[in-house]
Amino acid sequence: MTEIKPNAAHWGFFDAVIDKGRVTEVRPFGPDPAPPVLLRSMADAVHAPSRIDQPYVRKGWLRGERAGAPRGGDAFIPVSWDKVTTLIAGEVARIRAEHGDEAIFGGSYGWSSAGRFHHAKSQLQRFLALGGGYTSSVNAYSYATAQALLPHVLGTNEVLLGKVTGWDAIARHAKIMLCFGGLAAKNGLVSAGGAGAHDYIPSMRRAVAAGVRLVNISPFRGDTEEELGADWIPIRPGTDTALMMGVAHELIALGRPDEAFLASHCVGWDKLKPTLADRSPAWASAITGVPVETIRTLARDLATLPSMLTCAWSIQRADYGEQPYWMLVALAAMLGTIGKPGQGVAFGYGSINGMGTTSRRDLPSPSLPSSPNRVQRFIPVARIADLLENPGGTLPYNGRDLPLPDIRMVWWAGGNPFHHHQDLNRLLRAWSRPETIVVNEPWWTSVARHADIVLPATTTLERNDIGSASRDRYIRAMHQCVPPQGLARNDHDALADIADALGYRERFTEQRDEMAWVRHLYERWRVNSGRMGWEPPSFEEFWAEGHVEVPRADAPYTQFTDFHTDPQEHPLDTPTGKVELWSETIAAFNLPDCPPMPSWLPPRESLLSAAEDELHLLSLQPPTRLHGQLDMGRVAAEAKIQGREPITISAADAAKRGLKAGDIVRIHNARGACLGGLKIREDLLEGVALMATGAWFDPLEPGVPGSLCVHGNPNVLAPDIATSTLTQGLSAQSCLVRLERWEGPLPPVKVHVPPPIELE
Ligand SMILES: Nc1nc2c(c(=O)[nH]1)N[C@H]1C(S)=C(S)[C@@H](COP(=O)(O)OP(=O)(O)OC[C@H]3O[C@@H](n4cnc5c(=O)[nH]c(N)nc54)[C@H](O)[C@@H]3O)O[C@H]1N2
Ligand SMILES: Nc1nc2c(c(=O)[nH]1)N[C@H]1C(S)=C(S)[C@@H](COP(=O)(O)OP(=O)(O)OC[C@H]3O[C@@H](n4cnc5c(=O)[nH]c(N)nc54)[C@H](O)[C@@H]3O)O[C@H]1N2
Ligand SMILES: [Mo]
Repeated sequence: MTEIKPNAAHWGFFDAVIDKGRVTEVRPFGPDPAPPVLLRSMADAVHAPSRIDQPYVRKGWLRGERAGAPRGGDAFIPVSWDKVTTLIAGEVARIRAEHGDEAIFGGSYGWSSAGRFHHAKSQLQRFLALGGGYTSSVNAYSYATAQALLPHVLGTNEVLLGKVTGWDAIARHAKIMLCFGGLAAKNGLVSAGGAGAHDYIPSMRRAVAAGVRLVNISPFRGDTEEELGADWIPIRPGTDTALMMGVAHELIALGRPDEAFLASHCVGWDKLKPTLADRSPAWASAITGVPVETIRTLARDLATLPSMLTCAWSIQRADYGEQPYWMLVALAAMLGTIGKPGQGVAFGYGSINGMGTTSRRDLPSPSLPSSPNRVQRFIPVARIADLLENPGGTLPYNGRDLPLPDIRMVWWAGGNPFHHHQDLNRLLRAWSRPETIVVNEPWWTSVARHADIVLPATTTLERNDIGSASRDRYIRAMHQCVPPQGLARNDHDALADIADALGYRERFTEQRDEMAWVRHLYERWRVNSGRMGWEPPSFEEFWAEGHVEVPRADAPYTQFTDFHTDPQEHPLDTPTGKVELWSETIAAFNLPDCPPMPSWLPPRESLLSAAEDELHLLSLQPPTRLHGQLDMGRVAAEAKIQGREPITISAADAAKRGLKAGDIVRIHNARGACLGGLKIREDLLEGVALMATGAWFDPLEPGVPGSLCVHGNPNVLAPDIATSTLTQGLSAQSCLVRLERWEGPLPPVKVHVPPPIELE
């Protein structure tokens, strides 16, 4: 007899069909206007051969090969839950006693899974905080650079990760929308926490139907859906700031800058304006490859039409990624549009489902209460290799020198640094330094393979939870669908037993079991929502119904309207209360790589400095999965070429190298090499290569830095260099490579089955 139960993932709400204890199929959530294709991979994932069936310990670690030992090459030894609990509790206690709480790195960056209670990273951090604390990380890989910069410029990160001006307001008031990096359809498949409504594409379509002209400024035409009929302006990667400056120069020539707004709402125009004098369209054209006339036309359009400006998050994941963001704010300031209905500037409309798409009333989301961390040490998220390589050193960040503690233990739950970090060969070397590395994972992903102690975690389908994405209008009851696979356990339960061994179980569990927690989170949310004027139904009704719908907001939303109307009464949270086109704060930091106003700084790697045979590699968000998640599913598998991750180049570049679609190629630079399967497009700028992230790192010789990744993980190629010493973000997109046909026998992809396992 089949059963159907509600559940959720970052790629959407769904109903699981269960037959004889297995999920056979998942069906999209009824109210979802555009259910994502990724749901097709869900059943594959839960029962995949790459599930971790029980706890394991690295053989070398058991033998005492710890600090300094290479990781990733050893066999794993199966151990019992009792043994692994004792081992970990012993290590935590020893390291805290011998080296202090800061010797444990628990930053554990990663998306984990949907479901607010069983969110692995939150569980781990709560566990570590209650046990004495841990060294942590700040900001997200997604937009680390912007997160550190924008508070200096606009006094807020709301334009990036908060409630941005809605598509409905844009549709009503704007006539043109400049999209740096486009509005890639694939990015709307996901929202953190799971979403009941994929409004991403429908919102754009409605804006276009209402008369908004979209301009896709990107090396790739496919960065806007064909149906949107966007204009395409191909641009060399990493040169957007130069284009913005060329447009600004032309706006000045047209006498368009809104001098009144610049005087009343901004500081620094007097300093920025003179620097734009030699940023002519001809200057910008030589850098960007965009024709002079196109730049002039863009400026004329902006001078006359109500406009919204946006930039994909990817553009700040590049060398000096501060600059395009700051310059885009400057452009909107010059136009005086910040805070005008449906106009202005915001970041990421094309980066994720939910940006400006929902008209959810201002209400909280259910979440796990965190515990204060007593250790004050942290790194900006993408500086993990620096941290491990440089114990006792310092790292400049946002005007401070951060002390780097001596990390003896690393613990990751719900994230995959061997997916998300750049220059994996450097990471692999740095990763050998700690004494002990613990990873909680449902699958044998690359981070689990590079751990000393592996705890098998359940997936969302094996537990009860609440699904909620902050911008979505639905809250999901996630019902357990199947029993835990193998000996997998919920992260919470595994941590509760370790807390028990360390003497703080009750503080960690607060004497609640899973359902008591789920109910507790719901009740907390119900009370908080009630305080804000809307009373959700009782827990029983919610659980039986499978979801709750949160009311819509009544009016289209525009950011900064109060500030626009009265900047004295409603100042920004910057030192001057205004938009800072020049920052005294940043000037005082005196940084060589981040001047105090928007500036053109040529990227360290780009087509501007490339050799004849080099290509600019953009490592994009995958259309077939979420990062490394679902790589084992059918949607990702169907898109691969002989099991390798596709890499797309232009027809001209393929012809130059005598390559054809379907060829297996070796892509390489001084940092590393991987294989890929070739795809060819006419609508991609010559000199550019596109390869998605997320194919699980599969080195030919596991544990040996520099080994060829046979599967196609672009992070063996991407540089691990900070965007600047102000923000210390990642600069993955500034990456040059060469490629040629792979002529040898094709090494098998081995990463989707467990690593070698030996009995003790
Ligand atoms: N070159 C390059 N690199 C990039 C980017 C890029 O553009 N280019 N983009 C960056 C960005 S924006 C991001 S956000 C990061 C993403 O990097 P991550 O968030 O680290 O990637 P995920 O694959 O989502 O990792 C989540 C992990 O949690 C595991 N997991 C899922 N459910 C559970 C659970 O219940 N319990 C436990 N314990 N584990 C669970 C999954 O199996 C998966 O391995 O990558 C970054 N890396
Ligand atoms: N399907 C799917 N969707 C996702 C994710 C996923 O893993 N899978 N991950 C989610 C996450 S965590 C995040 S942070 C967001 C990230 O969202 P983004 O950062 O916006 O996504 P990307 O695909 O990296 O980049 C968007 C587009 O920018 C263009 N681009 C890259 N470099 C340049 C440049 O220098 N100049 C210009 N003009 N264009 C450029 C590329 O052609 C690319 O298609 O995506 C989210 N959405
Ligand atoms: Mo991200």
